[in-house]
Amino acid sequence: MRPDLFQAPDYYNLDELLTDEHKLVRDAAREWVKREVSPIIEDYAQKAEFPNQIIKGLADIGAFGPYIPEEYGGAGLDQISYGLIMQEIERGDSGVRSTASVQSSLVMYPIWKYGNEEQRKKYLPKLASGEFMGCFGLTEPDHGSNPGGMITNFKDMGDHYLLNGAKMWISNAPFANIAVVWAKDETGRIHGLVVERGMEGFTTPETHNKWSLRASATGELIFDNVKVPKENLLPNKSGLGAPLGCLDSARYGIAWGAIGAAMDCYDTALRYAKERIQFDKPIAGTQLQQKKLAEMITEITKAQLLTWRLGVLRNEGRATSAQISMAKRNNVNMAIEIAREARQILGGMGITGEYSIMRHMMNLESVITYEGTHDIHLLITGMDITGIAAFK
Ligand code: TGC
Ligand code: FAD
Repeated sequence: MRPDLFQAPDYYNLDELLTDEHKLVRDAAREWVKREVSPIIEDYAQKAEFPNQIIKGLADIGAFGPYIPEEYGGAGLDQISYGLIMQEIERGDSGVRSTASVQSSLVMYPIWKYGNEEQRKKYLPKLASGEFMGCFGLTEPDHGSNPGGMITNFKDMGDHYLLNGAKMWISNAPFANIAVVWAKDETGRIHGLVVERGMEGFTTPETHNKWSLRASATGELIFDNVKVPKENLLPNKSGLGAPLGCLDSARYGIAWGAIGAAMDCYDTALRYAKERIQFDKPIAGTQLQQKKLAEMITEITKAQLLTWRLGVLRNEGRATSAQISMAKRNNVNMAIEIAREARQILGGMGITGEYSIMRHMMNLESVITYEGTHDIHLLITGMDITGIAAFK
């Protein structure tokens, strides 16, 4: 892969909306991605391996629990800093951002929000430092968009719970030390349980042959009469709203992350178009390629503004789930469209691993599906504005 020459587009001077702390956090993440991710990521994606050696660096830039209070090992940052870290990581690779999203919003967040003090103290500092990695089990083979239909369940056996069922498409599963698993009790109510690697009957087979998110490890979670200690149940929230609350936080991070992938594709295509000569002039001087590039920067700028405003609302505790859905849907779609156009600007070179664009494009096929598909987020907006749920 070529040297990382990334220069971040900021067409509307949005840097002026950021605090010094935001810029410091963002620039540290940007530099780290340039130094530690860009030089190796293509190779790991080609090999379909997660680069374990970057875990410590992710922890050091605050990517594990950016907004979790410092007393639990988190970085204690605001929502815009959290978003900017996700943007920079996904500029490098969506799979690396996935690992950070899952750790922060799908594992640390529920332990912080729905766990008790002993659980927070036991798990959060280790997750923040990367000593422990976590995964989040919601999706099942027969329940993806409709997680409320899940069949994974646990029975109260007096001194422990007995957990049975299976989860599928679980990011980080193959190497996670712990899993936050969503399962129904005997009354059908959904609860979160912390399942630890090594518990008898708990296995995590890896999912192979992915054409997307190849540098992220994906697997299943299988529970065959797993005895889960009672103290591993997250006591402070139950019902489908509990896992969906975690998704709000992760989807918000993805809305920022997708901008990172789009910026990288745009920046690469712009540089290439200015250098690539055909018919005795740079292809950047042709109207067709300018149309592509001009539309890209327009869409990136709109997405940046949408997401910045959402961050302000999140900081004030006013962002709704439906507003988050709109940003996740818009920005991921924006990024995938830009990746496809950017790929064309590079012609044949665009399909090679010399450039990041094809990897981003393939990664974004997962990003547009996980954390709620493109369709589901549209239906969430539809429900919000009409008051009528069209899912069922
Ligand atoms: P519905 O009846 O609408 O709601 C059930 C309860 O949940 C509450 N709720 C929410 N709470 C917090 N945040 C949200 N976003 C919420 N959305 C709904 C709701 O108020 C209700 O509460 P209560 O107290 O009245 O019971 O539920 P439904 O069954 O009709 O489903 C609604 C729907 C389709 C929107 C929801 O199921 C959904 O979002 N489906 C998509 C599933 C999904 O996103 N799965 C993601 C799995 S994790 C993942 O993909 C990780 S990828 C990680 C990575 O690598 O980055
Ligand atoms: P389905 O729900 O079967 O949907 C198939 C199609 O039908 C989609 O186009 C969908 O939009 C459409 N559809 C569904 N319902 C409706 C409706 N009511 N109206 C109109 N259209 C509809 N899950 C986790 O729990 N944890 C993870 O860490 C995790 N990581 C993932 C990593 C990867 C790489 C991938 C690909 C997925 C991951 N997922 C994870 C699962 C992901 O959240 C689901 O794939 C996603 O929610 C969609 O579920 P599904 O694949 O079963 O598709």
